[in-house]
Amino acid sequence: MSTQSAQETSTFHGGRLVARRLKAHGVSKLFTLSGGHLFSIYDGCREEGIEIVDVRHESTAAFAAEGWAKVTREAGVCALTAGPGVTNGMSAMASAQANHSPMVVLGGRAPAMRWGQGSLQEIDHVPFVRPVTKLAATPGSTEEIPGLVDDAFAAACAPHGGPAFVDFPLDYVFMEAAEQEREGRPANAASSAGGGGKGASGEALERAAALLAAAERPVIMAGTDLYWGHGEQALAELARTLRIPVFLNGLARGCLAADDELFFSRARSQALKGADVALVVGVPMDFRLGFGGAFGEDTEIVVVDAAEPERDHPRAPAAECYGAIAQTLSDLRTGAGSQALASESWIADLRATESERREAERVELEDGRAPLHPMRLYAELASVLDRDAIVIGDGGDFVSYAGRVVDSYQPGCWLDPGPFGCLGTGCGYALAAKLAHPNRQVVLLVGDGAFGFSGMEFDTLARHGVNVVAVMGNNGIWALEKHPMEFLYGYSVAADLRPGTRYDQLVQALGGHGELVQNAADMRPALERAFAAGVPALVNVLTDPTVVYPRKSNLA
Ligand SMILES: Cc1ncc(C[n+]2csc(CCOP(=O)(O)OP(=O)(O)O)c2C)c(N)n1
Ligand SMILES: [Mg+2]
Repeated sequence: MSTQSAQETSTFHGGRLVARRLKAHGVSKLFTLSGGHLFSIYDGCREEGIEIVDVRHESTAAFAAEGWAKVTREAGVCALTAGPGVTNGMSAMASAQANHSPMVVLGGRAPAMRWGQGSLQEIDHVPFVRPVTKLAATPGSTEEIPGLVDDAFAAACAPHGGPAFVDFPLDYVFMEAAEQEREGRPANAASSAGGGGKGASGEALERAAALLAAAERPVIMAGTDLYWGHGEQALAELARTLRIPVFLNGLARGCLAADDELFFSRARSQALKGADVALVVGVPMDFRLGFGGAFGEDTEIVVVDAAEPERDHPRAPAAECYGAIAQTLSDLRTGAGSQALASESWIADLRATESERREAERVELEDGRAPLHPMRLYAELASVLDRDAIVIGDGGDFVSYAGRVVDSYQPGCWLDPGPFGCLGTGCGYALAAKLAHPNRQVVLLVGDGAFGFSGMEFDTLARHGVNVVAVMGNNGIWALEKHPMEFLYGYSVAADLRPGTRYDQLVQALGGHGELVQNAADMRPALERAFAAGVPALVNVLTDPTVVYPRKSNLA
């Protein structure tokens, strides 16, 4: 194959054309599980210097691609073989859609030449992938491949970000074509859904600024799109200048450090109900915000987001500001007068509640029981975590407790499945997080139930030398389902697992380090050994199945 010069166009096989576009978009890792339909893409990646990270289930490949996006704010990429490979990736695509995670899914596809005649693994992915993606398409020739890959990145990264899908007919991806010169700067998350671009303007912005300027009980409730929009600095400046308490959920956690004097979490219901003006930034008013009911009836809601919402707001906002979030927040700060609001007594009230609630947690954090209370487990964990540790939650009640007490200090340090709530995201997210940030602690908090979805991926972690530390809350049940079902029916079915299973021995067998912890006193030394193990580790902690997470509802 000739090298490209200004005059000359070069010819490459379809897989290499794919890989060349991946490289142009800054992609360094391809998450995948092998299938013959993908060989030419692998060959192209090998030629272009893109690392191929192979896993044990396509759902992990796809969750790893989403996880890569979550920890880098750039599109993650996976390649799934034709038919079952793609169907196995569906949950991750739906998760990425709900999380606005930019992700490009490359699919194998039965050959175009024999389409409809019953080739191995033949199925048209596009119609069933389309509802969970921003773009789903198949090139009609080898020549069309590069343009479609570019379209996929552009679609994935444009706000709201999400998954884009392209599948490659076997014949086209093995055949050769001339590579046309591509115009323009490749899309990546940093250039579109990311920091740049125009903020909101006009009447909506003015109205929002005026509402804020007059507020005495202001509050900021920010979520995932704040993170995608690199809005953390603008948010901190706005909050500090105007003196606004901040609450964070989803991927926005860590966008203001947990020890910032304006950061709150335990006082949330009081703050949202009592606010006169609530700035709702980059988060839909979905179940997590009581479909808008988390705010007071008289709270004026100012919505700030990267783009118009995908669903109608469940209650009418007083102002809606759509555009680059960081810019909008900074314009709101100046528009509202760049000076402190009369909010100090409000802040003090919330701080009193916050401190009281934190104090009330102390009993559980110090609980000495065996099997352990999950809160005690997290108290021990907090003592060994670095400030920039990336903590990933995959499980039920075990992760709900973590969501309450694990503090985040930097953006991108807390990864949970998000509103789609899919169990099994953990190993893929952890794989990607540790590959993207090899020098940081990556901790996977995993329920014994959740572990079953992707526990085999400890083989992947061991093979690739990805030293994640997993901490299991092993209560022998699907607690988040068992306790509510018992509450509703007085009994439960399909809610029990085997008590005390030695998942740590399974991890040992797969080439990792495994330990069983039954007492609180053994927790910290076990964690320290796990971090020092030099291989992926699982600390299998027996936790008390009778602990019932205080939950209002888990269905809506
Ligand atoms: C793919 C998938 N299947 C089922 C569920 C329903 N579900 C949510 S939490 C949960 C229990 C998780 O159990 P475990 O991981 O052991 O954590 P625990 O609640 O016991 O702490 C289940 C079954 C889900 N959210 N996702
Ligand atoms: Mg469990």
